[in-house]
Amino acid sequence: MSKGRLICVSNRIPSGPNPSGGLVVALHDTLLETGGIWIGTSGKLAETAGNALHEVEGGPFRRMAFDLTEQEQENYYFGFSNQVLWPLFHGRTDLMEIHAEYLSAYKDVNRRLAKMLIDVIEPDDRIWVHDYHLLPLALYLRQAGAKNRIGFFLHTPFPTPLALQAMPNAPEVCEWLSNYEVVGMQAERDARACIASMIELGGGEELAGGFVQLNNRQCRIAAFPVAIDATEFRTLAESEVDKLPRGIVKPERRLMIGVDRLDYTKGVPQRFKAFGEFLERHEEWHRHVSMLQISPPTREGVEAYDNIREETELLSGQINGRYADIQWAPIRFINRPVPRETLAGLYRASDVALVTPLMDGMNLVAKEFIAAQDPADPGVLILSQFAGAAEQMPDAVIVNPHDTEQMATAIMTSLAMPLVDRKRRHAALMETIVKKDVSWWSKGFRTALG
Ligand code: ADQ
Repeated sequence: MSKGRLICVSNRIPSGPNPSGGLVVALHDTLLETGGIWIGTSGKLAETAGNALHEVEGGPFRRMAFDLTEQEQENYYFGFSNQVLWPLFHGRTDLMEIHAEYLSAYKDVNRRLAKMLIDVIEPDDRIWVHDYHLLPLALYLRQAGAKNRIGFFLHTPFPTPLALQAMPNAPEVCEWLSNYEVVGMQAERDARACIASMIELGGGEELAGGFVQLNNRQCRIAAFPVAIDATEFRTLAESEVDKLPRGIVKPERRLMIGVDRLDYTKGVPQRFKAFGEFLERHEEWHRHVSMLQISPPTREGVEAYDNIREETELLSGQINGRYADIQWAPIRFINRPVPRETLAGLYRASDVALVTPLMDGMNLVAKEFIAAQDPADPGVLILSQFAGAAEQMPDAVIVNPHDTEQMATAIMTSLAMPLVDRKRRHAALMETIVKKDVSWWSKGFRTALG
């Protein structure tokens, strides 16, 4: 690897004096070793758009930030990023809100950031750009004269060429990507879709080894599945499970858990319907199983998010209304965040996890649940075939989240699964997530970046 610093750029800088989370931990050492910097928006709003990054004091590594204006937040963040790109990249073209001012604000914020970055970067620095908010950043950095090696990692899925055409500027997206040396995707399916788009819509030429040539530039597109620190998470779960409040775990009742931001991509209503179907079919399980769904709100104020909240509340209310009695409510729906330590303990105390997104880049909850299990008596992971994690985790119980009957059967299979099968599946899954952990992910991408 070269001697330069690692410059990480993402929409938001990690917050607080002790930022946590797998991504931050994975990049922490490299940032410190290379004297690197994490750059992104501050989370605060400014009256006018500034033209310089400011230092953010107090963190374990150097951070620099800029403030969005209220209009930029509306059009670049809530608008183009979260009402065009997010639904499009998750197969929900019906939820896209296409407006010219969204796209122009998106480009303007990326251009403004590129200009501010130019004043900070040095020729040897490697730049690692994260996620869909910043797709055109390399193009604008090149236009401002940057010759650095620049990599991009997409945390979401990538659409097929057909779906990508729902965007007003699909060929432009290919041009944006061609300005990176490396484009990292979560899964092989996404890398294939991206290469196909670069060729079919961007007019690129496929070369050997996952390289695409476009506009006289060569860009490598490959899968780098994002991961967790499985060993650290296992230790956390072991120590936290005994600290859970009394009454959460009952000897006579099995616990199923779901943990997702309340996002329409996560398939929570479909999951509730499948649980309802299971209860309809299996009266013998009434009072002997309950589902804990933990879903903090996200992107509040965007209509599609308000709708998903209403739909989820309605469904859990209907199922509880139909089946609950004075001792038992089948679903507990918690609409707020839960501390990471408590989550770890809850995963370990659960018999089954339902990770059933309609579409997901990776899904770290699937990996956290497996890491948290007691290998001598592990729980069962029910995993959607549409989570990127399904490529790496074939020993989960794989389901189609649109198929209510199949999911109801999977719930029954998982609750009744013999110990020997649970142990075999868990051991295979654990081996993968320990071997391919967050350091493996970060090192793999940085090596490809050079
Ligand atoms: P997300 O869509 O946020 O991430 P996910 O991968 O599941 O989805 O990560 C969520 C993280 O938040 C997990 O670490 C989880 O423990 C935590 N979390 C979830 N609900 C919580 C709650 N109620 N309280 C506290 N913590 C909670 C995006 C992509 C994913 C991709 C990741 C990383 O959409 O596909 O896996 O980035 O690349």
